[in-house]
Amino acid sequence: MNTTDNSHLQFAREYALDRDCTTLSRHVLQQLQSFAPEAQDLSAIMNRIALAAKLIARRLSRAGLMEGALGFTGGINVQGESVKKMDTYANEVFISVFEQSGLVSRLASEEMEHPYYISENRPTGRYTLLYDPIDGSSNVDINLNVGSIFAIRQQVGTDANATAEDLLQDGHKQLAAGYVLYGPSTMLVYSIGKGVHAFNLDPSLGEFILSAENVRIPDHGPVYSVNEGNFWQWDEAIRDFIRYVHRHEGYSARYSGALVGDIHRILFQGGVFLYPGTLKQPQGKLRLLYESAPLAFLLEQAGGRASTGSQNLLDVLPDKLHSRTPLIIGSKDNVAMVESFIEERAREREEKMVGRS
Ligand code: AHM
Ligand code: MG
Repeated sequence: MNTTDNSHLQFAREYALDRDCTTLSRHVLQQLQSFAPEAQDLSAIMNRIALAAKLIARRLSRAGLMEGALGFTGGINVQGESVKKMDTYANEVFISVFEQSGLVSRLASEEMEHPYYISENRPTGRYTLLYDPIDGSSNVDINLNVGSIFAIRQQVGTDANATAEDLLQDGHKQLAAGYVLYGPSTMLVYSIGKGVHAFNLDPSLGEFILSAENVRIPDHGPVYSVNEGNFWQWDEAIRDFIRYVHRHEGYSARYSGALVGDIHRILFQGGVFLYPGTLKQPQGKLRLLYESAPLAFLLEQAGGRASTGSQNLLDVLPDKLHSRTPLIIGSKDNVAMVESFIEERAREREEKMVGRS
């Protein structure tokens, strides 16, 4: 081939070779513009997460035909929730793919009371992986979309007592975060602080291939996504917001029971997802370190916002590994609108207090 002509480039473009060759690990290295050890580590970690996603996707796609894939284990997790067999399987998959990787020293997940230490990596692994192995697991038995959520943080302490206290830091400390959506196709969406990028699993290649680079969330969108069954459990301010969208044109409700799917829609089409506090659970249901904070990191990178209603979500300091926070996340105008209803009610309360004193 004549090395001075560009015919091979044209050929590659015509047959979409460039696109097909943009795999996840190559993309991470391109993003970091480096082959330094840190870049290689992050690329390798993303590659392992991709392997976990492929294993989980494979089992989900055949779950209805297999023994022991659907239903409950009979156990209750640290959250007090009944554990699904897929929760346990997916949790173990993440541990297995990182064991002997030399990449992370510990993993912490929704399904484990304490972090899992990979003993042989303790002196060398520089990172912690936080994850929710199956998000929305009530959807598994009815063959609807579910997800996995992940975040990578720098290992800071030696944490010999396994208290994980060094993990109790705000969401800005995340080095990378993302989710896997197991839907009609399996998608992986991630950010290492340089925009948000989406990959589709090409089953014929067994690789995640770049499908959308630098995804930007619309500033405003039509969707509001919330479990309205909790209406009378919420604070009046959230009810005000819901009454507002009921009375105004241009809003549509969408709620799948799996956060990852709902957020994915909002990321691409705009809108807001809410899981506010309830009377029974004032901090809501969603866990900060491996559900809300990774998604907040991702959506901020796409130009969106995440809030607890009174605080930027990425500023929240967890007080324990499985801390929960209310979550309002999505397009920045929609999130601001929900916050304005909350501020209005807070102002009213303050005025009443002043009036009384
Ligand atoms: P899970 O990780 O145990 O499945 O819980 C998280 C899920 C979210 O995906 C979803 O948005 C929410 O719980 C649904 O809860 P609810 O049934 O209370 O609306
Ligand atoms: Mg979850």
